[in-house]
Amino acid sequence: MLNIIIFGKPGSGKGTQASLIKDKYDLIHISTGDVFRKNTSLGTDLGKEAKKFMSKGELVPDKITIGMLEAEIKSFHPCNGFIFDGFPRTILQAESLDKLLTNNNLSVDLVVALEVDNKTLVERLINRGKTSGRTDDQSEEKINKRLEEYENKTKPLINFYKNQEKFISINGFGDLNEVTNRLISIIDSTIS
Ligand code: B4P
Repeated sequence: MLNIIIFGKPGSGKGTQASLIKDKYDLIHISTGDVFRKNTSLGTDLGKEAKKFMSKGELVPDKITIGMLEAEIKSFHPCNGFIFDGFPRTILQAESLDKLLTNNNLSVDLVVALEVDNKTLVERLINRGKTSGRTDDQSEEKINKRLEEYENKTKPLINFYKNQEKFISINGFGDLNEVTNRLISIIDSTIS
């Protein structure tokens, strides 16, 4: 099994790249953002709760997110592995993921971060907001709040995974295919 985390700031291309490579490695793509958005559009209790935080650019509380992620993993297991996009985003989420995988004799194999400067991120998200209808993409203020959440809660994961010798960062700026090729070359060198 191969378990990969695609890591990065909001708008760095985690979802875009995970969708492009999942079939190549026959992995199940789990995007916590997509699961929250699906629940929001279905009007479930989970979706209503998540919307309160997402619409303000804040992270959804760990208890809700971890429970949801565990249910997602169980619903797809057994499989060839997972590509996690947007999870984990806090140390508690990372510890919970480690525990869950260890209990199934599995582990995170690789964490790849997509590095993109903040100016480009804001441009990408404002641009996506014109067509996505996503409330969290609608203003620079909300996008800045998401970047602040990343700095305070998500960035500490870099050292968490560096300590496990699983963290690699690549340039996430440039043509989509260029970024995909950089990602594939890192994954291939890890699994070979
Ligand atoms: P997510 O859905 O994870 O989304 P994201 O951070 O906005 O974007 P991503 O990095 O996937 O960028 P994308 O490929 O779409 O999170 C949304 C919210 O959900 C969070 O703020 C939080 O509230 C909640 N949430 C999710 N997971 C959570 C968790 N674990 N814990 C707590 N809360 C959680 O790309 C962005 C744009 O850039 C797109 O328009 C794309 O087309 C464009 N783009 C991508 N790559 C490009 C490139 N190379 N060049 C030009 N444009 C590019």
